[in-house]
Amino acid sequence: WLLKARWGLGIRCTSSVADGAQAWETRARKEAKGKDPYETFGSTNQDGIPQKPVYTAADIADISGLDTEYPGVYPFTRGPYASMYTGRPWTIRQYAGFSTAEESNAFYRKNLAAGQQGVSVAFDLATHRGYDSDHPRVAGDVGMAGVAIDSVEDMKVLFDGIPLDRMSVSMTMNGAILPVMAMFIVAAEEQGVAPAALMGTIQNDILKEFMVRNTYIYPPRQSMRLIGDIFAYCAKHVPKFHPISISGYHMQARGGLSMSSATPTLELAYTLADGLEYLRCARDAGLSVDDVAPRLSFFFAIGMNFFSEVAKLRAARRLWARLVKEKFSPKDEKCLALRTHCQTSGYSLTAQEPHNNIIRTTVEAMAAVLGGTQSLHTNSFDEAIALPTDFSAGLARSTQLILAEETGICDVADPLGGSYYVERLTAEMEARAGALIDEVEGMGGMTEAIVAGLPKLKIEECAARQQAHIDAGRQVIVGVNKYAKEGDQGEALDVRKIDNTAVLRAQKARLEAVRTSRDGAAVEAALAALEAAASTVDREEHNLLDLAVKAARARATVGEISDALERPWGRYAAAGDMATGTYAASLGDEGREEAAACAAAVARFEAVAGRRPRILLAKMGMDGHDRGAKVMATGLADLGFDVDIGPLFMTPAEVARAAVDADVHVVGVSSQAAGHTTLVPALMHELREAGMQHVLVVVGGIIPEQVTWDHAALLEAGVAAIYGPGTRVPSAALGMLGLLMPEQDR
Ligand code: SCD
Repeated sequence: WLLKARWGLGIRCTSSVADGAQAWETRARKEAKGKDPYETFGSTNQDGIPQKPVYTAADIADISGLDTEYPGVYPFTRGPYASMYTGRPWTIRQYAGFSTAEESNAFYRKNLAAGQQGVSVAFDLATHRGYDSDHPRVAGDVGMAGVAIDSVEDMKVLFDGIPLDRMSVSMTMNGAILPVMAMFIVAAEEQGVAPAALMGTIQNDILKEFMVRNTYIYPPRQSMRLIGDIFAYCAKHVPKFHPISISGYHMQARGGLSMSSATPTLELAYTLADGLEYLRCARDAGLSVDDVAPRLSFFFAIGMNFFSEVAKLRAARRLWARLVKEKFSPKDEKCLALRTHCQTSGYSLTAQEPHNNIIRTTVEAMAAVLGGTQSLHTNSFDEAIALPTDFSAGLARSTQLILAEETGICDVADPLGGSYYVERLTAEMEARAGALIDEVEGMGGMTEAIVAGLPKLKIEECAARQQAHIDAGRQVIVGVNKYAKEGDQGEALDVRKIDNTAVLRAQKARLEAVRTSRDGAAVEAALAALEAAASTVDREEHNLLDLAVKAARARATVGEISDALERPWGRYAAAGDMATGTYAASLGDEGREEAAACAAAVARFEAVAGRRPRILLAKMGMDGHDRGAKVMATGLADLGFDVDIGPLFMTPAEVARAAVDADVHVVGVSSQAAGHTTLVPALMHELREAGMQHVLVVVGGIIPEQVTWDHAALLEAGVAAIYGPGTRVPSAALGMLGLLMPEQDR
């Protein structure tokens, strides 16, 4: 008996599986006060997958091949390497970049000395969109959400003292992929490092930019040509480098901090569907699957739904292995092993009680490593407010060091493998994602699905649904929609502030120096060759990256190289479609009362003003994070507002003109990338010039509240209200109506 008890056997003194199930049910029914225990204690997760209150061996009996699954072995569910972290822990790779190349370089070197293992560069939005820092459209964005890079000279400073033949470098670049990759290659060359020795990854995933992140430059089909050329060049000259990081992260986590979006299964499905499209893109560029698949890499978000995130990574590996084997029949098994970077989710961070984010990030980091990631970024706790400080970045790094070195998590490969629940969830997510992939494949692949607008709309629907769940309190966020402290203004935080005007001055000076010291004729010739190649079909002879490397060597700038392709290809503008109805339909009983209060207030406004309240939601500068604006648009429309959404990347003058044209009552500016301090005062000026000073201007997004400079500057400029992360749509709606209506009419 003692032995049995020690091994957990026979505690209930039952003799068979059926007896055990029966005993559980009897007990659970009693705890459910006589009701069906599955209904009483069961639930449905974020993906709509029913969750039983308990899982047993019976739940995995129909999953074939489980007992033959090993790490490092097809279908790689349990990890891409046989030894996993017992052989080598994941890479601690913190994403960072701000201000000038000098400042970012100093930050990287300090962090590498403190235990970080790989560099991960964040570029500013001007660079992302292919503009030089002195371009008039980008004044508010230079150096704000990443480092400003205009030429090889900046790139050399960025990597000064970082040996590029030994340090693996990740660069998050998509739109301006060509100049940035070219400048990285030339900077290394001038550091004495040959392309063949370069290690690391470039994001280069344009498909998801069209779905969510919006830092595209050219139309989808031309953008895919660019990617094919980069694959071909890298396979030949930069073989140790990963020429793409196929990213689901932004589908789930880039809704704007604290703004919800794709569920884990939707993220999983669209990321793998993108991957299949990239393999076809490589084939079109004349490469075989064996040339490219081993160097593909992936990137997922890890949110708070702990077990779903673990299962997502396991399902991703199994599904990818099966899909690639079935569709491309590679010779090398390495083609089938999915390797991934993960980042804890930006959307789970809250501006309220920001120290809670340390706990959220730790839980998410644990899910990432128990899911078997190869590389990880942990968010800093203050990222819902501003760029991380040295202190918060240090805590985020330590979170990983502690997990890797103090917890024993690295001692066993795939420690959750075999869990009845995790295995069932893995199989469920695999099946559901598989069906979503089939839908995209049925449309001719992801490029065609994007052209038809399917994925963007599906993700936005998901975002609106989730926002309604949060607003109605069905999805709990501690300190935001539950246990919120009355009147809490947040702890006083020390946040990083970038002096945008100083960065702009420095960038302009270096650009000037580059332009005056280079051989102008050589630059012209290199750019002309690039422009001509964009229209040619002979891709082998005229590889675009090869030509961009030559242009970068001649000191052509980011803006000039981008323009050379923009001339024949044009700049892409997305359609402003909006999902309607989903928000209202998802509010449920909990939110219906408040929605009715909004409808009544709208009706009162209409009775006085003669029409419904009309709002223009605008994004200014190069900030393409439009999910917050889209969710607000869907929610406000469902609550009775007339909503106009401006195109992305507007100037303040363009917003004022649109406000006049649509004769709106409110302009709602959404800002997630710190450009508001420059752009909002400029908008107020333009509105006054246009005689629209009566229009109410409200600002939403990431507006640091803890520091007086942002809030005070905006309020001083005439902004009527600021809606930070965690704002519920009905509160914003009622707030705006209150501001619009005289007290007696409310
Ligand atoms: C690893 N190795 C092992 C091993 N584990 N060898 C034996 N046994 C084991 N257990 C070997 C590998 O084979 C490899 O060598 C080397 O060690 C490194 O391992 P890796 O698995 O390739 O890890 P790493 O070099 O870190 O690469 C990980 C990825 C890579 C493949 C995932 O693509 C990557 O680092 N991606 C990071 C992307 C990123 O940082 N993105 C930031 C995005 P060989 O190479 O010789 O085989 C930020 C972003 O977008 C934020 C949001 C926004 O801006 O909008």
